[in-house]
Amino acid sequence: MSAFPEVTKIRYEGPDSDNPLAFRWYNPDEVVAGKTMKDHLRFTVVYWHTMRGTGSDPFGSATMLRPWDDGTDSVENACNRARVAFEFFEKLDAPFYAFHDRDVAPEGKTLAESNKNLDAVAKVLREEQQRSGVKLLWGTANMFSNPRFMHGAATTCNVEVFAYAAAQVKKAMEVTHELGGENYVFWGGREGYQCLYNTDMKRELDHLGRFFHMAVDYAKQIGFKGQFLIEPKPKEPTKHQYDSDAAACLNFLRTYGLTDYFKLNIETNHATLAGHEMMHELEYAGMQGALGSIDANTGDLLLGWDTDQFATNYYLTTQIMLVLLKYGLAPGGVNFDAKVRRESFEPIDLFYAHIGSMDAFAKGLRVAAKMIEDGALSKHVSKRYSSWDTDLGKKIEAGHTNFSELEKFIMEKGEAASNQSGRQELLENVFNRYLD
Ligand code: XUL
Ligand code: CO
Repeated sequence: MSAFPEVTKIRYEGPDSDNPLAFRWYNPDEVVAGKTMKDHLRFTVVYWHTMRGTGSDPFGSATMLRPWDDGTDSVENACNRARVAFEFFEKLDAPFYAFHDRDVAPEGKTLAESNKNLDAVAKVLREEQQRSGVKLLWGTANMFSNPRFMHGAATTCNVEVFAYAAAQVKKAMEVTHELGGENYVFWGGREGYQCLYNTDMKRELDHLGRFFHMAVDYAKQIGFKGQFLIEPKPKEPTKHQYDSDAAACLNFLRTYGLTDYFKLNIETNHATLAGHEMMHELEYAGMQGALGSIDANTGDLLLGWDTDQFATNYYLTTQIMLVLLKYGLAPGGVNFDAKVRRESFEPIDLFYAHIGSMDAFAKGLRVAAKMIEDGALSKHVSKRYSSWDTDLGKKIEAGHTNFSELEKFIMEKGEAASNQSGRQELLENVFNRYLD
């Protein structure tokens, strides 16, 4: 029986379409900048918000009572929900999905029971993947909801909770591997601290380094070739999350000798909570060869927490696509770590939300590709740095000079050459022109 009987497969109808259940910009097989839109964007639906989001908030209970959900925590209900999920992915024409272990299967009374539940649901996921062709972008372990993780998982003060976390990640990696997951994500749920009075930060970070090395070793042991990703976020749930931004994550990876094994999964709303633009975080990771994947969402300027909204702003999606086109994304994807608002409680709202954001990214891709093709920004950037293409610039960049020589050079000239305008406003106008 269909969970979404009123929806047929979402198709591209072009910019003039006013059909809310059609794409206006996302045309999966159309080639843009040498690749199909489908291959550029690698759209991914998250299981946690889309299939498990209830709309509850600190002030009120669930608003999204799904007709296919029997309201129990049974494995049978979880298996049924998994089939509904694939109907959604297929009708949306999303090529990938992503999950946490505890989203897809209920947690049992013991780890053994939880693993058994996960195996039962993974069997359905495998069948559904084979039937539909939808693939797993990444798996991860939820090590933040259960109260045992109140002090963290790999950074807990309780060694047995660390052992539990290791066992849970081991299983989540096995399941991700069995399902052909192309990446495995670590978001540091409660890896951070609230108060330094009771915290040994150095010891906690050393433990996190050990934990990741064990994950790398285990991946080799089972032959898992997927990309490991860390997802930066500065705060929430803890006041200081250790993986606060791309710079902090890369510093951590370098300190613990992990740069060869990990890249970053950059999320818009996490970037803004860290006081950065998404474009900054992407560029910072990309220039260091560490841009792995993105969690596509947006925050709200007036709310200082992780609102996980669907991104519909063309400026944002174009900025993101400019950087993704520069560095590439596979085996990562554009993963909608986003949820519909509590008031948008009907199943059809899940379609509207995803269609709108897929279209916004597709439009961003088209605009960014054209801007790159025309050198709309890059020709200004090259011109701005052209003084570095002189003999002097080349010598400095190659490390073939020193302070004394540079002093001599400027002493002889008396003053540096005059500056050129940065032309920011002009470039903002150029950006607008491409969005017309
Ligand atoms: C939390 C968050 C997570 C990760 C996966 O803010 O973004 O959903 O993406 O654990
Ligand atoms: Co995320």
